[in-house]
Amino acid sequence: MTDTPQETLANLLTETRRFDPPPALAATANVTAEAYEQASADRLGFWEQAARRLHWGTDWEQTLDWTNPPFAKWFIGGKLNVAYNCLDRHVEAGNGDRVAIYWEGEPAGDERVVTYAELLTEVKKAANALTDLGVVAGDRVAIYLPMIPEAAVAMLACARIGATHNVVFGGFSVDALSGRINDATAKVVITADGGYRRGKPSALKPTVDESVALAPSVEKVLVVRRTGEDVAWTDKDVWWHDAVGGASEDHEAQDFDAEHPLFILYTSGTTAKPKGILHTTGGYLTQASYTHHAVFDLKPESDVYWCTADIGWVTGHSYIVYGPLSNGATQVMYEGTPDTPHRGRFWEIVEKYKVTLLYTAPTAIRTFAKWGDDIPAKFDLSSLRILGSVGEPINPEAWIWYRDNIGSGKTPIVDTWWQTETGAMMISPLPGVTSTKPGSAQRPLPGIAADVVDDEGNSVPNGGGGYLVLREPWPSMLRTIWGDDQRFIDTYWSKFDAMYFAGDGAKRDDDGDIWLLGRVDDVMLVSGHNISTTEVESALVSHPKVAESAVVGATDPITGQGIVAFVILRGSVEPDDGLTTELRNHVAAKLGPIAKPRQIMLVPELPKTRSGKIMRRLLRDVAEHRSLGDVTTLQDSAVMDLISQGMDKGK
Ligand code: 6R9
Repeated sequence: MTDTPQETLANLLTETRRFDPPPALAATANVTAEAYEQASADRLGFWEQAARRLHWGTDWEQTLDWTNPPFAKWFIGGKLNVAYNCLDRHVEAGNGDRVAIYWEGEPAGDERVVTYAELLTEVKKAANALTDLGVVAGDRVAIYLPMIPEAAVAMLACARIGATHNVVFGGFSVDALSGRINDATAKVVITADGGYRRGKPSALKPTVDESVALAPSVEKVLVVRRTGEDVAWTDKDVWWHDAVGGASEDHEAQDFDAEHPLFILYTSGTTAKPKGILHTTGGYLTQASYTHHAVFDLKPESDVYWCTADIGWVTGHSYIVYGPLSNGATQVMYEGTPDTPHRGRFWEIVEKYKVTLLYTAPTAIRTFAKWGDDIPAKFDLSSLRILGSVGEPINPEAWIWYRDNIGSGKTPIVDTWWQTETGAMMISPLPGVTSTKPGSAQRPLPGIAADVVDDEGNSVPNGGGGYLVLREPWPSMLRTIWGDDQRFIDTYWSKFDAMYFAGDGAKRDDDGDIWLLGRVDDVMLVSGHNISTTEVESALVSHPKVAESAVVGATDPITGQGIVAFVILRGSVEPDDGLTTELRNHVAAKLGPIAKPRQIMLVPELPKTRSGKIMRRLLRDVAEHRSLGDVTTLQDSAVMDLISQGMDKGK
């Protein structure tokens, strides 16, 4: 990590647009402004009340134990079952016939409708099957599945029997999968023969076979038949339809301690060994459930919710599985990509299921903007009432595009900042309360103590920039890095005394609202000024010809670092000779001459991680004419060849 001083993080972009909550939404909102007051008067009391939204078999004796920081314990002595909270209690309350999942496969016409009662039965059977395979509470189970209902069933079955799941994204390779299985010493792997990707079956089982050969802890592999393609078979393999299909439908959920490990999820980081982020039971479910209820204003009887993330990421864990299901939501789950079989697939799905709440990522929004406004315009999107964003800072112009083209110019947008490590949303507008600002996540949610501090850990005044930190423990915080307490302390708790360091740069505007400015490793130092990549990218995206951009600081003999911008144009735009000059001048006009890019490269694609985040590190390698660093987390490695070729030409 670069040790760039942040106190002078320049505050360049100004944004004056404001959007008040629609009055009808504000009038019936699940959470009102009072929640902020309650939480600031009594933070622990506030979280106790949020925890009361769940069913506890045994009440807790103490809300928080913070006597051994940074190792927190929440709801000490309390016991609950996560699967019971997500399923049984809704069925017992008479809502068994409510649809839990409208599943839409990638091949058009491949669909399933799963009610809460049906999902419960499947989870009970899978829980029995896992028990029959020798899995007991505390064991780790790796899950490597496509986006099919069995992925949620597998996670909930683990939770039901107290096994700790470790979901690995279905696109990862043997190295990544075997590394994660070994780090977690998983006893069982749950996988499928394959999934569908861009219209074709894509095998998963061969990667599992190779990984299991490198992972001595694995005793059994449970295989879902999804594509029906031939697979090699070993003596550890068991078909899901045999083991789960033949299992008993009776299973009584046993309660587990609030601090029982629920899951491990690996974050890829940049180059270092992946970190196994450990989440536990009671605090995690409390915050995942409460934030989903508050930020999406979920009305389980009438809303249809859709989160487009993959279950292999934390967003899929907290906002496809645990948050929505604990709240009794009806949701869409989609297996495929946004452009299969055509670029209107997302909007076709919104129209078909009358989706009311949509949660997606800036990378997707910018791609849709690039494809053109005419595509969503062909569909009826009038059912939508709240739009969410997560994963990266959303550029103000992408935010406006989202609101205008997807939200009919009237839906609130909730820009939710959080991390794998935080487990659940931390900073976000509340849709019935907040007057929103395009590009800002704005305010810590009730019960969350987020702050922006300078190098010494002092809060910056309004108008200042620095590091995002969390000053108080929160229920869904990571408890440690699996097997490495010291790395947990070093990574998150050593930069500042008694504060969690998130690794993101941020600024506070004149109203005190928070703007996320990207990872601090990406901050540029130009002629002695710290400039955030996010602000320069947002200035570029505010030009009508630009769909997306990525900005890096490349070593410069005169200025220390020079700004190099990689730009993707909107679909219909033909570049002319003057365009790059026009864009450089546009940035200078928006942000000031200090932020004017030294060089602009027009590129067809940008390097992204598999969860859609721009990998600026690789672009920095290109801009400084170095050979590329680790590309294993890259979604599409051909992208880098295209960009490097263009860079050489533009030298
Ligand atoms: C949920 C998730 C975490 C990092 C985080 C930050 C970036 C996520 C954001 C955002 C600005 C938002 N990030 N949401 N930046 N605004 N609304 O993405 O978790 O994959 O662990 O990534 O993503 O940089 O530190 P994870």
